[in-house]
Amino acid sequence: MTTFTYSSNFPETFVFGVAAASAQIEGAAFADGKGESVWDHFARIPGKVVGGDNLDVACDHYNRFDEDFALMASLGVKHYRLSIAWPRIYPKGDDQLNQAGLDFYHRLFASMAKHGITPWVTMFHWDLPQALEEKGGWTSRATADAFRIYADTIVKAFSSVVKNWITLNEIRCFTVLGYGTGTKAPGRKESDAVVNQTYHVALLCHGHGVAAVRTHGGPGARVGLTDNCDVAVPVTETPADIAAAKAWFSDKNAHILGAIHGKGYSEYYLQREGANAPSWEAGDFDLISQPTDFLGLNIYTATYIRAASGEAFPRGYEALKLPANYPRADSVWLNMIPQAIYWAPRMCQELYEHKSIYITENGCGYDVEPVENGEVIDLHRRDYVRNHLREVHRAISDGVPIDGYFLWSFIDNYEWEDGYARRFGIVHCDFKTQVRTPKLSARYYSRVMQERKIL
Ligand code: GBH
Repeated sequence: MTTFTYSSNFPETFVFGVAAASAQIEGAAFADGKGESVWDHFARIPGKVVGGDNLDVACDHYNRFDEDFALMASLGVKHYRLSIAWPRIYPKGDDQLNQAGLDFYHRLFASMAKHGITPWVTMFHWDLPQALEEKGGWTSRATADAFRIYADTIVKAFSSVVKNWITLNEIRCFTVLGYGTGTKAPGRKESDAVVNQTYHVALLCHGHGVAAVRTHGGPGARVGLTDNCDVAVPVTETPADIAAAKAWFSDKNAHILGAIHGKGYSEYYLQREGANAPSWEAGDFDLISQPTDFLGLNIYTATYIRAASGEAFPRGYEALKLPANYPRADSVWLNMIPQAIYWAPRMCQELYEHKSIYITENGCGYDVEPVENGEVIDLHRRDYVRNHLREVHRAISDGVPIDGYFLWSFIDNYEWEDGYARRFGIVHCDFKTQVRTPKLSARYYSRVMQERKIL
């Protein structure tokens, strides 16, 4: 008899979890004093979101969180990454506190505790109070001042129950896609100079978030940023392609990862942006580059890079365009490149000397996932998760300090401009009846979390 001996155990302390975000699942968009967010506003502009879908009800998690945590617990989920909705706490983004908003999250954290689930809390996952947008939003330093008040308040309020804090989710999404291409809220199409300034204001918020945790977090509190860095994968794992990929990674991520780990913007970045480079004030980088406890990375896909020379490639690398028939999920940007989750953490370790990295999101979305005989057979998602976990395991074996993995997402939810049609959950949500059905991928991941190895 042959014994199955493939050994892929994860370290004892490795964190397996699932992730979601306030705006995408809570619904109750105007309940109990919540203010309008930029997404509540944007979703009502005709033509902006597929199907004209809005966030008013979503998964109705606001009213169903206790059942949802019971379901998580039944699947063996012990860590859940969620976000707090800023406009529930400060409906107008000023200093007028909405106590009902804090009360909601107190109830939610109590329910999580009851079900044995540890919270990992993102302070900001894109639901900016619309009132702040109307005063300039991410172009204005006043937004960072408002964020400081908000961050101080939530860290103080929840310091006894929340020990893992993430300042912001994916700076480049709510800045460049919200203010450059305009595909995400608030849908503005501004110049590169304006977009670069929005990065800087977001970095100030990150700094205020770190400071809030240092001041009010209490014993054992930890904090980091979640970034969606541009990921480079060497076409061939040779020293030349690896070096080229690393150079591309460093160039592409200079304005965010470079900035939080340095004492200012790099020469390269400032030169590249020239007159469009952001402006800053004395002391900004003391705030922005405070040491953090971990780095969060949302990894979905990558760009293939190879070494190249000659006039067309002054930086020594070439980024390859993918062929039209390259395998991908239903989101056009979500190309299947599992090595992404190996190389991004490894490059962060090598370039910025990170000692602790969490994959704060990884997952894939599809439009057609029918419930048939009480099941959703999403073998495509099982494969995606397994292929990525194998690369996480390879990274850990090579000494890359990846300490956890959060699957995006626990449940199908509001996929921003793609509305409810694009499903990322391991649990199916019927948006008409609010019935939840764990997919095959949920059963699979449940077993992986339980046995703590790749199955
Ligand atoms: C994450 O972003 C988000 O954090 C999460 O809320 C979301 O639901 C999830 O992933 C799935 O999308 O405009 O063609 O250039 C994912 C990372 C990177 C996806 C930027 C969209 C832009 C594509 N995002 N990307 S494009």
